[in-house]
Amino acid sequence: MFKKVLIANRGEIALRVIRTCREMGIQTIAVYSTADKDSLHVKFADEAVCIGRPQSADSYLNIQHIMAAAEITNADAIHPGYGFLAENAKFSQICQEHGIKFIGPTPAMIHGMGDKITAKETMIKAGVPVVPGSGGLLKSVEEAKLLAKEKVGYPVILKATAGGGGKGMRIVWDESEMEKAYETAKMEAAASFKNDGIYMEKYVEEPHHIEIQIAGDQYGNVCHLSERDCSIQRRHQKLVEESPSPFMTPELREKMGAAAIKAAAAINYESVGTVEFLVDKNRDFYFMEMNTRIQVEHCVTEEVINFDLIKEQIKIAMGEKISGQNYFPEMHAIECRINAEDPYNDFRPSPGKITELNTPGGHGVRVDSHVYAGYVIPPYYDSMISKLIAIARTREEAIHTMYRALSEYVIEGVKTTIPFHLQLMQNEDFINGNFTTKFLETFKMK
Ligand code: MV4
Repeated sequence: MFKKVLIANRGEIALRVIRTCREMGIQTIAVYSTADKDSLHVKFADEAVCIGRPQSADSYLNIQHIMAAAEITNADAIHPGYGFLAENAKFSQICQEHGIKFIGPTPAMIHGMGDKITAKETMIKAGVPVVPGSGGLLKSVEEAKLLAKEKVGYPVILKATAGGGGKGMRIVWDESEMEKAYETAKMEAAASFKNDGIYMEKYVEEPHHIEIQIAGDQYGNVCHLSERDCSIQRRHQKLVEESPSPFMTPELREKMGAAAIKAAAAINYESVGTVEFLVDKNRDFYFMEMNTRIQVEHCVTEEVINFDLIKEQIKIAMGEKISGQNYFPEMHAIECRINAEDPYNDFRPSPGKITELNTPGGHGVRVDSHVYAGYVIPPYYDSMISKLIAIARTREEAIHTMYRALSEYVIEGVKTTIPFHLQLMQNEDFINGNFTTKFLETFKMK
């Protein structure tokens, strides 16, 4: 049993973890940068330790500072949230070495999914479908041309093996584009990940991004908790997520759920995690990557299966067994990410002081947010200031609840994505569930 948990994060997810700890009778320790001294996570926690300057590298990414905070406060465990150190194998390792439980996967599990070629090889062995491609690293542009022409077939996509989340990818439509794409993909990979290894896949056109939430314990039990549709993305930033997916069928859920369980079992996964798939128009699906963390959008799953995922994650870390059964959506939930960005101006970040705030409420509404009237959004971190979740029995009702809640939401002083979401909730294609990852490329604000 943990007595004290340190939360190595900030913003809404720090609050989210503190809330569950409170319910479990666990004491909480917040860490904060000097830019976050007035943040709610600092006020809500039982103790708080300043860990450095605003820049993430000096605070939320600084392992030494965080370990020092954990040592002086006598923390039994560290919850990393998402982003920052959540998928840092070295951090998980250092926690282990200090006898502090990392609430998340072991270093080996993080490593096993961190290198994309290794992850794909593991999936093939486990019988999980993957997109056909080069199999391993590309050794030369000549090899890339030959493979694309003779084996994979254009269009193809080049990806960084150390990548993920869309960085350093290049789509190649025909051989004339290969040389330039090969060079830029390699350069970007080297610059972003200090690893210039790239591989090739068949390019799946207009895919749906559907991910399966899973949970595994240290006794080898793995279950799935159904899907989230995250196809509404802009430049690899998710803006809206929902469960169930409007593109899902019971048969597909059965198959993708079983594949996600195989994926997690293949690395003896322990904790909560997410297996991401691309799904094409024929409902063929392919493993993309596995996220070995709690995700921003976990709330939609919580709402449709009525289940606290953070509580489950903490219980697994304490060595408890999971039930072993799968969970299926009984409600419909949609999440809109409210970012301090200007949707009329290319979603440019809009940090600054929130001068006025009215938060929506009422039936079927959940708001996960760390902001308040008078709060100053610092420019150093991501721009998400709130997650607005609408829950109803049907998708149609959830859209209506979301529209009503968005209409109530007043945030003055900074620009937000609320106007974008209001227009999306009235978009015919969105309402009809007629969208893929391409949707926002052509969406225009009125
Ligand atoms: C792809 C793809 C099409 N074919 N792979 C983008 C992020 C990374 N996780 C994988 N990504 C993609 N990989 C093949 N073989 C299209 C994308 C992609 C995408 C995926 C999910 C959500 C949004 C996306 C937007 C553009 C491209």
